[in-house]
Amino acid sequence: MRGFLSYFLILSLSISSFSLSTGAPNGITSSKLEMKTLEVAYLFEEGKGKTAEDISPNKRHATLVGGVQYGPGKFGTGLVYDGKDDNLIVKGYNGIEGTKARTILYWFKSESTREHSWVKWGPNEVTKKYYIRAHVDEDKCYLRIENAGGNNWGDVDVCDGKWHHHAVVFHQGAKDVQDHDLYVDGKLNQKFGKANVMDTDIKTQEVVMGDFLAHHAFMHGSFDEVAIFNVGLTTKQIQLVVQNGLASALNGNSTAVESHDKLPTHWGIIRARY
Ligand SMILES: [Ca+2]
Repeated sequence: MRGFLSYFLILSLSISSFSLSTGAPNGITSSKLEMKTLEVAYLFEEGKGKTAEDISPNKRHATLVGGVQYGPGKFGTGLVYDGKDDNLIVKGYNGIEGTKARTILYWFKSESTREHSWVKWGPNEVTKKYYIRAHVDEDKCYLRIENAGGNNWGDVDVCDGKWHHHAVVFHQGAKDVQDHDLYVDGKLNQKFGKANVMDTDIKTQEVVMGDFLAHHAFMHGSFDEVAIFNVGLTTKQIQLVVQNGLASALNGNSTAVESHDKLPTHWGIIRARY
């Protein structure tokens, strides 16, 4: 508890310094992330137990399975995957359908180079599945989204044993898997792969984070601050998440501009959660 409060206090201070250092409050305000656009989000600050709290209004709490452990995260605690059977299941939630807009983002620190399974849903059928996983090239790996028949991967190695922020963005009006924008550490990647129309199916397979499902490998490494949005986030919004952390970008960013370092605003967030 005490550790968690300190975490938010530190975030509050970092927001203030960020808004002061940019000197562009209008730009920051327009980058605010709306809670209502959040499908699920996990900060993994529980540090124990088998349930990860969803901080979105939907309260889709996730279940830790296979013995996945809490451990050091990018912010506070995160999940540490052994690469054998560890998984997180969002029971009863099957993800985003069809060609609807979406953003999936999280932090990951690799323990090996493999076809890590990060976030997946949908059946293993052409255009129907939605798999975010690692594209391996010798000792490197890249962020990749695929929908059975098409794919799209980037050009920044995320299997180097360091924390990297991943963001997969599909904007409203987009039609093809190649229309996704992939970001690593807030920077847009080059795009590789094969075109294929999007038609994500949400009838059968719930969202999992770690399990390979039909193909590839279990995630092996550390995972933190994962979220699924029902909108395509902007570059600036993704960069805010990278710089300030997800909780701050969701809750504190606009208040940092409007009220600068008024701590009561941020303590209000804490009270809402406990
Ligand atoms: Ca965390």
